[in-house]
Amino acid sequence: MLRWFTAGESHGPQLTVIMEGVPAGLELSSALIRRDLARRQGGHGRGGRQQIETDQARLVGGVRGGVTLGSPVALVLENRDHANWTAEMSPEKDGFQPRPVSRLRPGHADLAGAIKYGHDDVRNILERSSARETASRVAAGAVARALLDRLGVRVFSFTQSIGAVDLGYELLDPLKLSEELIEASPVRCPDPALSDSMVAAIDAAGDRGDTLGGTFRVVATGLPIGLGSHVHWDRKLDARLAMAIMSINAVKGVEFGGGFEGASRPGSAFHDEIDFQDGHYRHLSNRAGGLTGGTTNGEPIDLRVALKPISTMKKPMQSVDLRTHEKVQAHYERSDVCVVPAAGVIGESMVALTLADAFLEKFGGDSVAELQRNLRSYLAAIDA
Ligand code: EPS
Repeated sequence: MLRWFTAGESHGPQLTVIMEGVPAGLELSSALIRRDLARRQGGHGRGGRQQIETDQARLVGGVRGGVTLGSPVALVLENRDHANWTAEMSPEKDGFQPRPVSRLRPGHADLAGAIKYGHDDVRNILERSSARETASRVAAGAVARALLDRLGVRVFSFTQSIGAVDLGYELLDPLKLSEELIEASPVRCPDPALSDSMVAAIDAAGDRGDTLGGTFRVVATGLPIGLGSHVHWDRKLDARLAMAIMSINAVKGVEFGGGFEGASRPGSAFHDEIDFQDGHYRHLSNRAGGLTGGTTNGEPIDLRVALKPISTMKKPMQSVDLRTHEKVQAHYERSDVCVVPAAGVIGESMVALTLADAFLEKFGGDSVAELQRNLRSYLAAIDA
């Protein structure tokens, strides 16, 4: 229902986003999108690139006078750093002066991409596989989030662990967390003492020329029962969310609710008991993470994501040269030490885009007003 594409290289002229299926009547502005873009650029452990960029989405299609028209929404984000790469990243043959990269980075897309696409310059792979692309997703996610906001849905995230420093409580109630505390932390961790330990761990890793991964949680509230479906594998919402999350650079795992820890429990200590209060169904716990049978069950969606450490390292690992096959140290230009805080914002965006699609699938509507009417009528029908 909501289709979207991104294009653009990390040091190319710009990133481009096209979104098809955004209903008419949604208020949008570049200032609104900027909020999430700025959150993605932040976080302790980010590299030099974020000092160069001030990501800003320019609305170039589908919006008139600050309101969507129902036609495809088009956004462009300038890569300020392109000014330093014009000869190397020239889209035109004229003025093109490449300095080929052939020292493969372990853990990056370099090797597999170069072999698959037949390139002998790894820059042809790393430019697109760079997490710079996620700025486009956050811009698209901000549009989806604006739509979800009109439907009473809130999506937020927080850092649960960085390296070995972990909040530690697997099933803490995310609804009790303060968003102010999360956003005030330099690592987007709601516990101030642990936040300090995470910052120290990132600094220590940086001093060693190393990098750190971690885990983050994404939570969505205000969801009706019935988004997604149990009837076919590719309509299951948990499967669609898992795909969206797994597509984020450096993600190596995703779990819903009790997830892997739940595998060691007996059924009686896992499943969420059902209750009926004030005319609504509810569950007495949320180990299912808000999804049963591939469908929202009325509880918040709660998922946790594992991010591997960044693969571009100041102290490079042993590798091979793509052209000569000689043993070499991996390529290094500059990089981040840790991107877990930023990845949480990207996770929110991917969840928001997936949920907006699921709402449009279930409730349809060419305008926001029509979508809202359809949702209200469904809620009135299912509430006792
Ligand atoms: C990123 C931009 C990149 C990297 C980082 C994320 O900029 P540059 O390559 O110019 O330093 O900082 O890329 C990666 C994590 C990666 O694996 O490629 C960004 O805007 O998020």
